[in-house]
Amino acid sequence: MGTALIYDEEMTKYKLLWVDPACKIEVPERLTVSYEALKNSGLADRCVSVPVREATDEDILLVHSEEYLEAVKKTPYMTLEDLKEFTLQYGDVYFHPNIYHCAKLAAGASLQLVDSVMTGKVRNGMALVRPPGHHSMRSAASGFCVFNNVAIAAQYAKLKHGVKRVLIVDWDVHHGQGVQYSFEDDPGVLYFSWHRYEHQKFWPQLRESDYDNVGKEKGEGFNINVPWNKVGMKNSDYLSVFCHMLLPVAYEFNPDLVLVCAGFDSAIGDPEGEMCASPDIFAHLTHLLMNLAGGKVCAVLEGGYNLTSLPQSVCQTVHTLLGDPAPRPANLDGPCESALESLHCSRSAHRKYWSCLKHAAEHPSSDVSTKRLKLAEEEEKVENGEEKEKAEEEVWPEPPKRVTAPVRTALVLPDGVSCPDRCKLFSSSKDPVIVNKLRENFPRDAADSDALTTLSSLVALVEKMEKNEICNGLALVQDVSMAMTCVVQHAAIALSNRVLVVCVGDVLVPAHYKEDGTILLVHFSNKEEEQKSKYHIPVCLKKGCSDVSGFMQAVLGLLLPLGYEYDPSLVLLARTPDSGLCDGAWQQLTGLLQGLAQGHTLVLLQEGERAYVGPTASSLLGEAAPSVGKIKAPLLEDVESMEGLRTRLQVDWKLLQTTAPETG
Ligand code: Q9C
Ligand code: ZN
Repeated sequence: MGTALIYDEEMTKYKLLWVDPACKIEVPERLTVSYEALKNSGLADRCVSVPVREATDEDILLVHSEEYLEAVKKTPYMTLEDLKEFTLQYGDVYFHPNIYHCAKLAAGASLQLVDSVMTGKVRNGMALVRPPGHHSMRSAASGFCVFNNVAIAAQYAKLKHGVKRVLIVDWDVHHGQGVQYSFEDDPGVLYFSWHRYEHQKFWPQLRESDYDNVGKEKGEGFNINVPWNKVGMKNSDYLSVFCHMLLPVAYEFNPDLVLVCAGFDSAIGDPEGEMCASPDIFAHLTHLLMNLAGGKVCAVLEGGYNLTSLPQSVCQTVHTLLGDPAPRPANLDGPCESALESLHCSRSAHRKYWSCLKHAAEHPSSDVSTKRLKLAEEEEKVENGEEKEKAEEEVWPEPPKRVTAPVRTALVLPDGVSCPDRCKLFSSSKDPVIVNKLRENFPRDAADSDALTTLSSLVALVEKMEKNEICNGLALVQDVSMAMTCVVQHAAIALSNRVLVVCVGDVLVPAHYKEDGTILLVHFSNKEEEQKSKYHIPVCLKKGCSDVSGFMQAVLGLLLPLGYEYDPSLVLLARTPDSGLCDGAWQQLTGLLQGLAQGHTLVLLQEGERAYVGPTASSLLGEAAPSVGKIKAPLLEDVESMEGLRTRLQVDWKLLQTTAPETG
């Protein structure tokens, strides 16, 4: 199952015809440079090219009023003077004789994308469109947007494909107020947006873009705003909000379809956003959404005005949609204080709607007077502020080429266990150097020739992963604990790299294991265990991993942020038969962890767990994990113990923070 790419040159055929500083950044080249970059990198050829179509009146009326549609319909026949005047009734937008045609194509492209994904023609996809959509409202154009492409697509998916729950993730740097207004009272559409806000001083300067706008009536709790009150937000700030706000709620919501308002003005260099996230962060944002809704992710271009950063970000997104492992994220030094403040406020505002946030700290100072004070403080700073350099002049390294390993998934299996499709059976001729080393380290087990063969294969496999000849692997072994010890020793000591070890169930933690940071061990079980250091983290769940909601909460709120901050070069994932973890949650775990270490994951399963080979291999191949279904509230005890663990660890692991220092 492939990735759709929808693009038509026709959408480059309108532009600003007069002088307007607010609109001069919205240029046709935005689309041409993005598409060229996809072609030059070979990504476009790997996608399924789907033609655009014009949205019909009926489609457009799903979101917009008849009066507005009729008014826009007249614009192709207007004179320049008429167009200017027509434009004046709206904010930060321009009209052109061909924009109505393009707006129909932009909305139609989004619908073609939804059709392709919902009918199973492709797994996911991206539509490169102009004009963008998320600012346009029922009866108004706004912020370069004419028709609300994504809002129309969401309504269409519900109506034409019977989709019950749609998640809209708006990672554009502006607030998509048009999307918010469209679904404010609709519990079937969960809208998430982060946006430059600066205490309401940044366009569109709406009170209702703040964190306390949570939706209304039946839709209460289904609108999530994370306002950025400072510029310069970085990768850590974005990942932190994904791990601690969006993802837990998204998994609880359990969408049937994910739409992304994919604006790239939230990346470094953008003159509008003035943020500092690197283009490769979009690989991770995309990856983290790809195990929701069975992988049905439709990304539709919104903003993005730096003609260097925009195509880089678009390529990162499409690369990931195609299933290529994400690059290791750089500079994850923890979220800034202002981001934590925003996160804290949003989590607090949503506590009463989502059981995953029930334990979130209340925000003590979210009343109006405090906000006024902050507003005044900011104003002062602006007045005293010296001239800062332009965002467009910012320089950053080009994201490194994403080289795909020739083998995606290699399997080490005992005789008689068949190898799943698209995987490669791995058998190493016993390397005498490896064998000797194993004999030294494991004299007892080395007596067993089968065990020795398996262990030497594992070591050889890890070496091939290090060289990127193999992306990931899976082994059925006699003794998970032993195999784990062996691989850890080899990988961490011989190759002196960081290894993230994730254990599910009762695995014996190697006694002689060093606490020097070469290994980070996260162990999920139902046994109370002492936390020995910042590198040895037992996560105890009352009912073990059989409680899916508790387990997913721990994965999203503890394991992912730890993993991202640790930035391993290898992930070792081990599971024992007694773990109690269901298929779905296991596949989610396996899928999500591939965002780390460039996808270099080695999974160890006990020999008896043959039934798990297929599902595990499918996750390692990059197929979307099935949804874990409607998850209920986790056990209060577990929530409390996890929160205790998170609080203790946040001193050492900054990505675990969920509150700003002075208020938390
Ligand atoms: N400094 C989208 O990104 N304000 N629209 C421009 C110029 C309007 C952005 C002010 C920004 C609209 C889709
Ligand atoms: Zn934008």
